[in-house]
Amino acid sequence: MSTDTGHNSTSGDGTWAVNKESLTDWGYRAMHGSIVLSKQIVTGFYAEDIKYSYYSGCSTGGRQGLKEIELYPESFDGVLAGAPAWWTNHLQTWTTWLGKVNANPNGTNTAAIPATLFPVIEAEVLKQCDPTDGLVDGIITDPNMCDFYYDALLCTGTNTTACLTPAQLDTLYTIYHDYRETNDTFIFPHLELGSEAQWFVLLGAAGPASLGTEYEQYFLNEGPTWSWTEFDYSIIQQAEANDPGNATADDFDLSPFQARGGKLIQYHGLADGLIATGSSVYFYEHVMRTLAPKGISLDDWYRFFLVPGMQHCSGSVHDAPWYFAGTSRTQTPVPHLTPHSPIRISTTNHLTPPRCQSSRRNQLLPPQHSLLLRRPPRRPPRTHGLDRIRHRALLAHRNKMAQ
Ligand SMILES: [Ca+2]
Repeated sequence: MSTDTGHNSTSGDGTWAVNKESLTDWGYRAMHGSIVLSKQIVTGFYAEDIKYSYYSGCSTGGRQGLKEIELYPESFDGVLAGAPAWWTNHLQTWTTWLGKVNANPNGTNTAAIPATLFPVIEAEVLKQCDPTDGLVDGIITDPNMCDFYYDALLCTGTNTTACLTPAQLDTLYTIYHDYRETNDTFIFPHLELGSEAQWFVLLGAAGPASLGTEYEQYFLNEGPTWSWTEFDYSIIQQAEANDPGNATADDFDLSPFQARGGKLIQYHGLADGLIATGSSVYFYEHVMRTLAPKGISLDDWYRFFLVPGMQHCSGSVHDAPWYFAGTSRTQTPVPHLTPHSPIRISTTNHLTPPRCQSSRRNQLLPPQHSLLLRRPPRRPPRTHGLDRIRHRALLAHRNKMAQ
């Protein structure tokens, strides 16, 4: 089944979100209604009951899968949720905040890091962090194993261009660390070491990406004249209070889904530059913490994989495992497209499905083996269909770069 989630718009156009009914459709209602109708159609066509129902989606699709089983646990027998944009009201506001951190609208912010230096940062991160897993293969197995030395990027008397100033190093430090607000309130995790190849999406412009600002303008109804320069903690508090469209998928009590025999697989790339990987860790942790007191362990029905080197939903700079799901994966030699986006990032042969092996190379890490788990934020999160816009922005950029 497929759904437009209740609205039709062009990339970058979030004006539809001022309609509250459209917001509700987008948040969860169109998804569920489509599932109900689809099951009726399938049952009617085949004249027999449906035996199993499965769902696969990434980014906003991941959010939709999680939201569905939170609200309607009977909908699916199995869900594959990739890089879920589940923490909508924090993800979108983090997007604005992150863009503001590196904003340089009139060229006077000397602390801003120009996109031309992203490859310089990427190379230094790779140089320092790739070997920490014991194999120099271009893949950073666990960014948390890398004690990154920022000053290796500091400009010196002999290196004045491919380097960062002290102020820019401070900005870089902020990018690589969690977003915390007043009274050290945790808002959203950080971009990982190794995610730099996708930074152009959220950090590469003169100001925050429209993926963030349109949330404030149209989802939170601040209006089209609202500027990211007005962004502060009150915006996040407003997003928490309203959660437009009830989109945030933060009901961590998945026990009804578990009780009906549901299975959930979640994955998130450790080189994701669009949705901080730690937000998936946060979700997994909080489901675990919510269900443990009920005597429910996760391993036999909920598995979560961190995928070293994988970017947002698909793609890899260094041919790490880069793709989940899709019928084309087992075919040769066809390019593999993500279920939700026509972006093919690498030109190398991607016929190998993600590997689940115990060797260090290209290892898929169950979260219990990751130091990411040492970071338990305070508050629950949630996210959305702005990811479709994220992917279009990504595609548009790549097309532009290819020209
Ligand atoms: Ca490595």
